[in-house]
Amino acid sequence: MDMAKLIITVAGVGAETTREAQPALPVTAAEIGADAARCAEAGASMFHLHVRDAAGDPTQAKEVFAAAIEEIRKRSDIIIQTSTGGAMGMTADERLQPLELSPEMASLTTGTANFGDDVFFNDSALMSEFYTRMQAKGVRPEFEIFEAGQIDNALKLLKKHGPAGPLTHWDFVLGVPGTMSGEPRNLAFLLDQIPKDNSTWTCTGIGRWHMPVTMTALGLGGNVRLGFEDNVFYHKGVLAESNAQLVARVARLAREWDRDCATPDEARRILKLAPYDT
Ligand code: KMH
Ligand code: ZN
Repeated sequence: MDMAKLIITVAGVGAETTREAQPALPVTAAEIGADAARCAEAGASMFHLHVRDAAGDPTQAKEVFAAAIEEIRKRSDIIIQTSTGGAMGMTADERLQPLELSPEMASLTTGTANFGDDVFFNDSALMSEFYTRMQAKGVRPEFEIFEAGQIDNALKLLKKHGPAGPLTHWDFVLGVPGTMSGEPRNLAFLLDQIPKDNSTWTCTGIGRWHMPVTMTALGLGGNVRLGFEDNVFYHKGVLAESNAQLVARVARLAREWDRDCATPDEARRILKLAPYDT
């Protein structure tokens, strides 16, 4: 089987992970910039970006995103995908702010989901608003799928509003407590629901599902997301030293199967994004 090059996305910051849980968590703009560059050197081609305020708390403030993007861009041409998920309890207007910066990509969760003891709220009005804003700005959405029905919701958005680019990119987020687990059968089931043409996909296993989901995805020829937003460990009970260390392991495993990592520009070609313009 001739597989396309592997796109590794790093969710390196997140909104919920704390420095107490992972001392190597990048928090400041400069730390995020350096972290993204190290991940790119290790084989990553995309960075799913959350940012933190001066106190280290999650924020969706445009200025804070702009500062982090500037620090990343000083060092790397990695694809930047800003979060519109933000943190639990943020309003839609708060969450939408990074789109004003016209990032190449942005995440979009297409449905409400349990999230541990919380509820990650995404009703149909919010989804339509976020999706059409992305279309208007030429920002490619990544549909973040935590539950099977969210694929149907995404397909409804496509039908109602038309596509948001030449390809539709999906990310299956498996293992958040309260949603679908990372069992291989779940990934196979979800994959079966997305259109066979003009779709690209990645997936991530949360916590202990990191490696099982990764290995299933590599076997299926898919792409992988990883990083401290999703998992802070390298081995059971052993913290990862850095996001780049997690990237390097997956890059090494892929190469063992004769699958190289896509550079950011190769990933842009695979995803049919515009080439990087310095
Ligand atoms: N922080 C979670 C509540 C996203 O980035 O689009 C949602 C999240 C999804 O992280
Ligand atoms: Zn996120």
